[in-house]
Amino acid sequence: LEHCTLIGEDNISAKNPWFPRHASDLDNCNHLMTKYEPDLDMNHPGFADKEYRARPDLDMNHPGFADKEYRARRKEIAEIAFAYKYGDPIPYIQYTETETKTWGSVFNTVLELMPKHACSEYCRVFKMLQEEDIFTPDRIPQLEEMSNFLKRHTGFSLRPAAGLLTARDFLASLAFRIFQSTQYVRHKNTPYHTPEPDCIHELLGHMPLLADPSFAQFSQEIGLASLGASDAEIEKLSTVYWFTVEFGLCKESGVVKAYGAGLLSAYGELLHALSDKPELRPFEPAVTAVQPYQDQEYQPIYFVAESFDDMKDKFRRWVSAMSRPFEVRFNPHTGRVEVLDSV
Ligand code: TIH
Ligand code: FE2
Repeated sequence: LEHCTLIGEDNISAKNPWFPRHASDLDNCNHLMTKYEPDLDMNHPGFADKEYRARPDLDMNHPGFADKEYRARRKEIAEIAFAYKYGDPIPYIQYTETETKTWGSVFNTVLELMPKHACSEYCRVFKMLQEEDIFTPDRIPQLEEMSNFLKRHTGFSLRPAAGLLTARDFLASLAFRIFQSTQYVRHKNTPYHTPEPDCIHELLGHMPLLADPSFAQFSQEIGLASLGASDAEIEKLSTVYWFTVEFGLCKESGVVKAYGAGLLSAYGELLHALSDKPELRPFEPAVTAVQPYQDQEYQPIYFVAESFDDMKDKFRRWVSAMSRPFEVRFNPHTGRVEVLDSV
């Protein structure tokens, strides 16, 4: 880095593309992937509600079959995310009894499986969250209190997201130790596995490890690697993210444990992942990054890391071979990402 020169922010070019340089720029990085909008996706569990379907007076093809109440609730919570600006406190959500019940069911399954199947870092933070009364079965934690908890442990914080974001926008926020989190709750008919992120997944799946220093560092490094990357590289980085942060397994004294958030928030898939059904392969970034995946059903393949340190080492070596004609570094004093000319 000694021979590098800082590139300014005013002359945006192919060599110096636009990407967020400060957390406030994330106000422009909240583009949604549209495929999971329950309004648009017929396969979404909230789209058709059984109680409506059972009513003979309604036309089967009429949109009235859909769970209007759920869709209205999603819209209400999405508006909060769309209106959110950097620096705002995260708005409080008054969760309904139904939503809280869904949280409680998932929470209790995690409690039951965690001692045997979750990695030790997850268990350690989970306990702290219980001691602080942030994690209890009868109340959904607010994003604001969770954000404050993370800030105290790793400097991570949260901002509300309206749904599944594009990989580029989502990964960019990690560069600033910001996690864009959904705030709505999954449909009550599918408590133990849902194909899209919801706040139960974010809270139970992601938050414990974002409060772990080593894992927080790994998350930020994925984010930094994504800034100004090509579309093909974003695809690879989000695939690595998928098979690590979302669905990763790791070894602990020879025993395979789960650390991926999509496993820890979904009872059904956690048991599946640790059964003899799926194929387990060693985590190897160059291989993992090109493994096709889907998000509708349980994964048929998982990647196993030797340890967080080993995973970070391998990831760093792989990333350093990426083609960006510049380097980036996060300056913690200013909260800005600095871009360095490296050619
Ligand atoms: N399948 C997870 C769950 O049910 O909690 C949610 C998701 C994780 C990753 C993508 S969707
Ligand atoms: Fe997730």
